[in-house]
Amino acid sequence: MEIVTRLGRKVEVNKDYTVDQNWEHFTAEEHDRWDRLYERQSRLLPGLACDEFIEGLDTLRLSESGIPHFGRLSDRLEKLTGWRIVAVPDLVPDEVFFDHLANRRFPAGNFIRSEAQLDYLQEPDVFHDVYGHVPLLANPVFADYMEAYGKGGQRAMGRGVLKNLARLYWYTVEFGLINTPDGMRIYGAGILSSKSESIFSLKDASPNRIHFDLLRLMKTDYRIDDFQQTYWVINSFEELLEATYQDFGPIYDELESDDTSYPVETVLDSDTVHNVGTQAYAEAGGRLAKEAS
Ligand code: HBI
Ligand code: FE
Repeated sequence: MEIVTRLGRKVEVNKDYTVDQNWEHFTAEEHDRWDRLYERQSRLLPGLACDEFIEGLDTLRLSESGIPHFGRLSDRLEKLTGWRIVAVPDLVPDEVFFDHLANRRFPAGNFIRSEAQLDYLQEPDVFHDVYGHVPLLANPVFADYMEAYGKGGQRAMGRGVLKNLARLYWYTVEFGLINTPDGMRIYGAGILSSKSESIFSLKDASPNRIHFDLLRLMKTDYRIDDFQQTYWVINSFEELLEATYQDFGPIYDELESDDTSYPVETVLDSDTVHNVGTQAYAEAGGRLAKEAS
C-alpha cells in the first residue's frame, strides 16, 4: 500500500509498514557517515554506557560494514534473543509499532541523518534505531522487557492510557539511567545515540535523577525537543521487567481516576531522589540559547 510518511514522502510499504531495507541503495557517503558516527560514540561511551550495551555492540559487530545489513544483523541477534530488525520508512502508527515489539521485531528507520543533522534530529534514523536500540536487544532480560512493553501497549490502547504508557517507553527505553557497582550509567537509546546528551545526562548538575517508580513516571510529562529535565534511574533490568510483569489493571484504574500530569522538572517529597537538579540548563533557555550563542 502507499502511505505518506510523517516527513511528507510517499512510499510503498507492506501492510505492517515495513519496506525492504535494500541495503545496496545506501551510498558510500552514507556508509561513511555511519562509520564516523559509530567511531565518535564508541570512543565516548566507555565509562558512560552500561556494560550490557557495550557488550551488545561488540557481539553484534555493528561496525562491520557501514550501515548494518538488517538481514545479516537479524540472523546474529535472533540466535541470541529471538529478535529481528525490520526496516520502516520512519515513524509507524502506534498499534503497528506495538505489534512489531510484541512479536520481537524492532522497526528501524531506513534512512540516515544528513551531514547537517549529525548532532541532533527528532526523527528516528538508522543510527538512532540500530546503534541506540539494538545492542540491548542482545540482552535476554532487556529483550523480554521490550516484548512486554509491546504487549502492554496493545492493552493500553484499549484502556485509553496510551499517553501514560508512552512515557514509560520514553523514560526507560529512550532516556533511562542505571546504577551499577562502578557508578551510574546510561542504557537509554535516545541518550546513547547523542554525543551531547551522553555527557549531559550523567555529568551535568542541571537535571533531576530520580529512582524509577512506575506510576509516578507514568504521570510525568516529557520533552521531545531538548535534553530531559528529569532522568529516572533503575538498579537492574530485572527491576524494570518486574515492574512491567505485574498486572497493569490497577495502575490503569488509578490513571483513569486521576489524570494528574506532573511538569517535567517536578520533585515530590515521596520521590527517591539520587540528585535534585539545579535546572540551570533549562532555565537558561536550553538548546535555543546554546544555538544563539
Ligand atoms: N515508530 N518507527 C517507530 N519508532 C518508534 O520509536 C515509534 C514509532 N511509532 C510510535 C512510537 N514510537 C511511540 O509513540 C510509542 O512508544 C507509543
Ligand atoms: Fe528510539
